[in-house]
Amino acid sequence: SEIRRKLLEAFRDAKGGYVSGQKISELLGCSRTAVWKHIEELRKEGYELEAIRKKGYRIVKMPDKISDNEIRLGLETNRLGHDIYYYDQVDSTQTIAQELANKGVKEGTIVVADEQTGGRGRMARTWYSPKETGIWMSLILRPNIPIQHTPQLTLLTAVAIVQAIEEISGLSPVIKWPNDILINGKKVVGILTELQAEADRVHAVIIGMGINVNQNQDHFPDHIKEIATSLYIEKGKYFTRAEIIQKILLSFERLYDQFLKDGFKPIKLLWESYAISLKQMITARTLSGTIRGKAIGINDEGVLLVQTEEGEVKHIYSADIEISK
Ligand code: BTX
Repeated sequence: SEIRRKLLEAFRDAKGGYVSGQKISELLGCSRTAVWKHIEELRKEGYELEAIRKKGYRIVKMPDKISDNEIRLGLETNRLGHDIYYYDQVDSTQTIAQELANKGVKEGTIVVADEQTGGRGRMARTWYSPKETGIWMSLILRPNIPIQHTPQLTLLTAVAIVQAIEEISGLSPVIKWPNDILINGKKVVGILTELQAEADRVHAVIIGMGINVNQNQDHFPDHIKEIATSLYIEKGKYFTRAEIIQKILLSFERLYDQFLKDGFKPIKLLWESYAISLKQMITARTLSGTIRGKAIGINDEGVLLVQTEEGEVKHIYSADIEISK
């Protein structure tokens, strides 16, 4: 309703602070008693509110569900995210998405879970995916592109997520080639791109996105506390995960349509505008060995170029990157 919208806007404008009962009654044009009733309605919807005499009301926690309805309501995409598979707990959304892709589900299908017990990172690493605090999502794509172009989709995904986070939070995340998104030097997002292909035909690309949203420091186990962060930690406020998912899908769809039409070039420009670790000394650990040198950029294919001390330029398709101090 109009009243509910005004009320929520007032809280949104207060950015997590208090809004006085007086102010609310003026905004809504209703009595103080009626204000209390509207507040109670929000509570019933799952909002956690705090009321303090002389200060007013404050939203402590938004209802934060990511099941089908919440994602669908307010989704502005033309095709991505229209088929939603939601689970409260899974081993890994990637595994489920792989199975669905095999069964032939259509492009744009997403798998989301409130918790992963076996979240996967790259190279058999684990992705810590605690309950109801983050976005653990897999997106199924069926692009008609050569297999060697699929890593470009990882870079595209990073751009889509950075744009969504910027828009929603005002934070300015940066991308570390190829798949890390950092805020203040700590990892807030991980991306895992998996492929189903045969000979030179791509059947499906499954893009896993892990986004730390509402965790506080205590939610992270000791070994990743030092390297991980969340939007909540960086911004000091809780976010609604469904809204972030909607924004990611929307910016993803725009970039993806452009990519299918014009190739990687336009995405490359955007990617470079968000990236760090270029023009710096780095150590790249690949499956076939370690390369040290200066990162000089990515080429038009999205491959990282590193110039060694001997002056040789190496092409790096996949690696872990450490920036030398
Ligand atoms: P990665 O191999 O680049 O990063 C994994 C490393 O990141 C871990 O070894 C650990 O050091 C650190 N790490 C683990 N969990 C977290 C976390 N929550 N926040 C920050 N750092 C962490 C990145 O792999 C790719 C991750 C993709 C995750 C998504 S979630 C949905 C989908 N399903 C699934 O199983 N994986 C993907």
